[in-house]
Amino acid sequence: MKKPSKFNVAALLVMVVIAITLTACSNTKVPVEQNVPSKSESENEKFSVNGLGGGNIEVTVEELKAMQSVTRDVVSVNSSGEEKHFKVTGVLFEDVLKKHGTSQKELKGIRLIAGDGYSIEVAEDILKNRDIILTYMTDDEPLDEKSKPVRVVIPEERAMYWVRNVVNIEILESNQTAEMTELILLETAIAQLPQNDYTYYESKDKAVKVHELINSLKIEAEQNTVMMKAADDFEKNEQKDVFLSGYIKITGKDAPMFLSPDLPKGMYVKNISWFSYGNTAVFSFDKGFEVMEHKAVDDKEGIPIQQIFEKTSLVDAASYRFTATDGYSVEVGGEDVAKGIMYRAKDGSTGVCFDGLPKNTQIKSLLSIEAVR
Ligand SMILES: Nc1nc2c(c(=O)[nH]1)N[C@H]1C(S)=C(S)[C@@H](COP(=O)(O)O)O[C@H]1N2
Ligand SMILES: [Mo]
Repeated sequence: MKKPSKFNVAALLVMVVIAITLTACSNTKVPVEQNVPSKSESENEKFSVNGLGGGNIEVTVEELKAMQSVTRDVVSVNSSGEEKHFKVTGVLFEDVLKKHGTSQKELKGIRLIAGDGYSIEVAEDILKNRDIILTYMTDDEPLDEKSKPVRVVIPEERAMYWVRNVVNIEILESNQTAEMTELILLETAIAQLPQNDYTYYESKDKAVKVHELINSLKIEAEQNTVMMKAADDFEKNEQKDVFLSGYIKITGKDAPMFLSPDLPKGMYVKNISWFSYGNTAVFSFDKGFEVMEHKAVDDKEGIPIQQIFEKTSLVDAASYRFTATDGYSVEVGGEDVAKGIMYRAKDGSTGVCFDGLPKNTQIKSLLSIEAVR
């Protein structure tokens, strides 16, 4: 090995000196004032409430502190069942609403929106039955930086509703439940789409882009909200734009799963059994087959179609049009639906067949079922 020459040692010394100087310089650049919270900073602690009687209002933490406060011992439970106990102090959202001539019980829904991109809709039944606390203190201490200006706490509801860093509360005009008039098979639809590699913890999975899926189906939604229903009946509304910006992971753990590298993990939805988009229900046969009752027709085992219709609240109709990916379609009377099952065909595609109906009602690569009126 070559010995370091005198030149090299000198060069190294020079570099070390430069490095120390640079570090020192950058240290001295930190302004001392930054450590002391200025008055304007605490005055800037505020959030807005949008859609109150058409107008938007601003609420400052100073204002909240001047109102009647509530203090509660609460238990937060996250999706893994982990419990945390603490004490919170704040103001009831109901009291803020009262000041503006309305009540929580009058509202159809609200969306809590955080500064870090997290958001969640709070449905009407929670608004009717629970206290919503706009907290500004935890265990007698001011909130930590990532929770300011307020953290919403809804005792008795899961921690996913306990939104930190609330910057906006949007009053929703309606609960936007649309009628389902069409059903699309998720697995059939994604078979025709480009699949992306998606790294989820230690596993390399496949995912499709939601907007590519929706575009390929040529479906529209007037509503600003989509609904995702998980296999355990957990239901989550998401804003259409947020939904369209994400992915559906179609392989590996907890698939089908809504997620995105750009969204907080608390917004992911695991094990989706179906989701609504406008008047269309997109149904996962695989997830349904895992959790729903089975029935056999001839040598095939599948899910009773009637059950799928009930699960997705597909409208009652005189007949239904079943269409395959190649355009082949058959209309089946509403009274015959109870004879049908949906099954995994030998070619790997999703199919339907009906007990006692002619062979032409047996369809492979089924893409959609439309209510015909
Ligand atoms: N602003 C913000 N609030 C949030 C979240 C988030 O990502 N951002 N995650 C939610 C979820 S999903 C849970 S389970 C809890 C986690 O609370 P913890 O950090 O006290 O465990 O905060 C909720 N509030
Ligand atoms: Mo969570």
